[in-house]
Amino acid sequence: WGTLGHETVAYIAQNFVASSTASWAQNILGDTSDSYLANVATWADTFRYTTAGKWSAPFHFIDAEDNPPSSCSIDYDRDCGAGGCVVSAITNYTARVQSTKISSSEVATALKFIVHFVGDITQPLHDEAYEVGGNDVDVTFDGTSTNLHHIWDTNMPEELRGGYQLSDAKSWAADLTTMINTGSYKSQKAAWISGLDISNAKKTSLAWAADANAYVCSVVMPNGATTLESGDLYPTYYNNAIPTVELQIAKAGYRLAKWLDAIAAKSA
Ligand code: DCM
Ligand code: DCM
Ligand code: DCM
Ligand code: ZN
Ligand code: ZN
Repeated sequence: WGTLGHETVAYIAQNFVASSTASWAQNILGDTSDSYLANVATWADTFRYTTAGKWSAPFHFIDAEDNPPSSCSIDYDRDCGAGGCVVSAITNYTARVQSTKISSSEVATALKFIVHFVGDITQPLHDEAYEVGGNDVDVTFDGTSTNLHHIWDTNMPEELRGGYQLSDAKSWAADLTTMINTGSYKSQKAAWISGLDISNAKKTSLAWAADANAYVCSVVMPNGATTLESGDLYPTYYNNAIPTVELQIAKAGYRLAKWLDAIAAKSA
């Protein structure tokens, strides 16, 4: 996801965490503002483009070597590269944020990575190897030449909400929070966190990756990718895809809240 998506995930999580979890996270991050998670949600994207942070680039995705649209699947041994992947990263940083043997700045880094990667893992194309997660599928969106990955990360969320300021994320998060509490997500939210277990972060995050990867076959490219390279994907493709974009952002925020609640409860 781009800036808008990650900050929205963070604000949704802030809306659902226990107040003791909020204090735990604010203490680690040294930020008692009302945007303490949103303020660090895109740090991992900035870091991976620095020379010092290049090693973390593979942590943003898992390259499923499946065969969409006929067959979607995730296999850890097949798909998590030698340099790591989003599943190994969530597993590692979930352990590190609880460690008493590392510095407070390293604990803060672990928390910032978790806030970001629990977001990225719900973007279907972050759980897909085909054409480098869709980066090599050239598309036109609302008159702009871009690629399939980028419209899922950024163009479609921004088309929906109209901007990518913190205030845009806060208002999208408020709307999705209402949908989770009383709207169309109310009956689904328990399934989103089913099996959630911080002591088996690998199993839990693999299930999250498989859940998102399935949308590559059903929603992202149900008729293959070739058909997406001609014509403008706005509005027809967008109208079909945007409910899945919203669902996946809402899911990530709700899961992040429960994940942090479980970690903070154990660290108390
Ligand atoms: N991005 C960033 N800093 C940069 C370059 C990009 O924060 N120097 C953000 C904006 C993009 C997002 O990264 O929307 C894309 O990240 P990914 O492609 O890992 O999802
Ligand atoms: N960005 C974004 N959506 C855009 C333009 C930029 O998410 N339409 C992100 C990418 C950068 C950050 O916002 O990480 C700042 O972008 P800029 O330097 O273009 O202001
Ligand atoms: N990406 C991905 N799968 C890959 C490679 C990259 O999901 N195999 C993501 C990470 C960024 C975006 O695509 O969100 C662009 O990556 P980069 O800036 O590394 O080209
Ligand atoms: Zn991306
Ligand atoms: Zn990322």
